[in-house]
Amino acid sequence: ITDKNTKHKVKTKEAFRKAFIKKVEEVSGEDFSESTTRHQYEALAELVMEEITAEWAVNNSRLHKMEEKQIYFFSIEFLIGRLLKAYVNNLGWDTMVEETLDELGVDYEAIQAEEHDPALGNGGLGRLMACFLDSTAALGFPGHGNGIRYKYGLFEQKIINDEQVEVADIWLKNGYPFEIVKPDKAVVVKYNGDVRVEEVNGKMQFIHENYDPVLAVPYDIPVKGYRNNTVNSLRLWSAKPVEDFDLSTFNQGHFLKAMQRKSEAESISQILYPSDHGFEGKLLRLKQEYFFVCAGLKRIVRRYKKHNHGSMDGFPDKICIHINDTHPALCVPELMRILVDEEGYDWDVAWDMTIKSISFTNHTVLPEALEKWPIDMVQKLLPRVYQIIEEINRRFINDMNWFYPDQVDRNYSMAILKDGQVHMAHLAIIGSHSVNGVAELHSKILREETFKDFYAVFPDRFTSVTNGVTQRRFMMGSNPGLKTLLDDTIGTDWKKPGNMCSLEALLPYAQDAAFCQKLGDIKHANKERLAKYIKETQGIVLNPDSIFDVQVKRIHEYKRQLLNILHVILTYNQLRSNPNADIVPKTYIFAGKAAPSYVYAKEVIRLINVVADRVNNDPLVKDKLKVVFVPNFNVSVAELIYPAAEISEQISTAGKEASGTGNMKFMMNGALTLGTMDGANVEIAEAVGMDNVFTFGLSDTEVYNYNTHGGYRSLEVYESDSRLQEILGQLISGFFGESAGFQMIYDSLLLHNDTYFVLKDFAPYVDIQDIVSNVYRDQKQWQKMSAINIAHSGIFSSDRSIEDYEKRVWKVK
Ligand code: 26Q
Repeated sequence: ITDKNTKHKVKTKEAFRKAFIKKVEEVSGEDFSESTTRHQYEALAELVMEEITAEWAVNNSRLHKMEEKQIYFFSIEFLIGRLLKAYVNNLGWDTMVEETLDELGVDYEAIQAEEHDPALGNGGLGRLMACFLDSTAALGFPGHGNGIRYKYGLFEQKIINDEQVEVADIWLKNGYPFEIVKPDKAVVVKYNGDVRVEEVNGKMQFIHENYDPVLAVPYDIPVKGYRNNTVNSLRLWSAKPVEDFDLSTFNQGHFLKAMQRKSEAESISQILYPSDHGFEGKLLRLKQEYFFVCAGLKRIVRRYKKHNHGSMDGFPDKICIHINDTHPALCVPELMRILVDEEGYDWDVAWDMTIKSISFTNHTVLPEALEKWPIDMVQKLLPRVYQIIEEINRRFINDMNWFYPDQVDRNYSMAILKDGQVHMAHLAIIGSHSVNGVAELHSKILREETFKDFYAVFPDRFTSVTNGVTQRRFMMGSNPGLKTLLDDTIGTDWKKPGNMCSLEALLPYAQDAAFCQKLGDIKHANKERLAKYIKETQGIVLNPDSIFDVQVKRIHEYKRQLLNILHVILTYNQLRSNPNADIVPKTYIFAGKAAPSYVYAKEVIRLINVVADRVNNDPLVKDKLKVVFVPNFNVSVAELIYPAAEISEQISTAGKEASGTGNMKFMMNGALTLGTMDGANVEIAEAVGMDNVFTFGLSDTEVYNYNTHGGYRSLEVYESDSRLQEILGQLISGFFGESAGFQMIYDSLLLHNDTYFVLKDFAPYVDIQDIVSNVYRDQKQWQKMSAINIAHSGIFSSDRSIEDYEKRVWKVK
């Protein structure tokens, strides 16, 4: 926004006011007084983009010179959430915009709600990338995202007759103002075909021919740093046919065939796979993986060479390719292909460069989620890439047998190619210089169990970086009351990027009654804000004086939403037999999506909703117990929920949750963790002390021992606990309505020996819930614990994660 009078780039309210009115009139073609919220949204988005793109251009020309080392995050998901408010805040425009719109009588909240929340990810892994982009830019590092511009994001979840129903997410239907398409930077990605070998000047040349070309077109979204002049990029690739109509086919009258080619090409970026559990070897998914890997590397290499006199020699010193789980692991053979086939490097030199350039983060230890592609599928779809994988594998096994001749079995078990499959995690570990887990416990499990043989061979490659989340979205942005209270109490230094640990200055105030009172008031107001949303969207009335006990995350057996709802049923049974029981009123809030193919998880959703119907409509229960399932959990809904939560349910079977990041978002908003010693919960407990968290249940070692040596019998637990007998009986007796039997859940617990130890952890869970209620009766004590949690939440900022990656993995400086 330029003030014409001074000719300086100044941001005055007056200049903004004029610019906004003018822009609204431009986009609407009407007088400002006639404008709709949509027009206002479009106008504000354009003003923001104009400002950011000016900075972006300056930034890009600096970055293109390649003086600094650059990080590229390759990820099949980027769950960025709404951007308008984040841009406004990062520009430092927030007060100006809020005040001006207020004076104009324009509803800023309504404007924000016009933005369709881009859901280009399933959950934790995709959201982590968005937090990392925010922190990388905030800290002023050059770091960019590389992924896929899905036409359809994660499905919208509706609850109909208590069940999850999936609706297509057409997020682009009204256009998207924050992307810039760059057709001149499109590249060709080649699938299928044959590889012909030719000898040229004594050197073998591998020529890929008869392939099916697909055009990858980049759409760039600016990533604006918090109040600095860094603007990085998130590049998302969209698939197009190379020519809109294959003219020769078309001319021969094969119109349908031409159209079919077009839609085959476009299908690659059509839809985000809505699953974060079992691996499915779908061809389209493999095409997606190669698509953004190939296109992304091509552009990076082209840009690098352009500014380095056509040479790739210094590439690993200037470029970090960071692969987010194994989905982009084809970066390893693809970079080798570029270096060997196109740039003419010897294999050994190229291999050294590849390993130096690539680093890998693992996000799961669930064996069913590890990617293994059928060899013949990879071979057919990516013939040259497959040859390279074969050669990487051959040399690896050779080396291993040379160094460890007495360990042939172990050597073979580490192969990339075995049992007719390409093991992507093995490819990622063998082809990168750094392998990390996302929390201390998770990294330990990687070293000692999941990848223990690799750890024995490459101990130096393994490291750990605990996840983090951006406080700028999940605290400063979504909990303005808390932000102001912190500013007023300890000053504003804590908001500087990388400085969140200075929140520890809050510790003395945990003893301060007046501060704690204010903290409680802010929480109450946030609870009312959420209650209002739920009333408006679901018609359910909540009691803001009850405890808000919240479990929001993907629905998974290992995350054990089932344990939570079984405890709710117990409370309900207790209230039915004693309606006047002196219990602390509680509201249980659930939200989360199940993979459409995950039948069991969908049954859990149905159970929660069926229980909610029953409990919420039973006059006996009055205000003491409420259960809500909030449909369509996404980033925007999350921003309303975390600030309103008092209990953060983090109750996964120990050893299964790699880190969790919701746990951190709750903590920085002052909720107390009720959790197992799993993932980053362990570090939360360490940070705040055992007195300021509620932990329960089996340890990861106990779970491990049961799983390896046996000794757990769920039936025994059931037979010795009358509460469980009553509850599980209700699941199959028709207690929750005739049509609503839950045989599948019942069987999993009793017939199939309860894989996730729900029954085993039930009694300790009930006990800790009782302790929580008792502590809550002492509001002073509760607010004190809440303050201590906030004070220690600084290490869970993604700024800290990025600084750790910088020091341990990328070494940018
Ligand atoms: C793999 C193959 C085929 C189809 C789908 C997938 C797939 C897709 C997504 C597998 C896993 C995911 C997502 C995993 C995920 O979100 N993991 C979470 O990552 C977070 C960030 O590190 C952690 O905090 C969570 O603990 C972890 O569950």
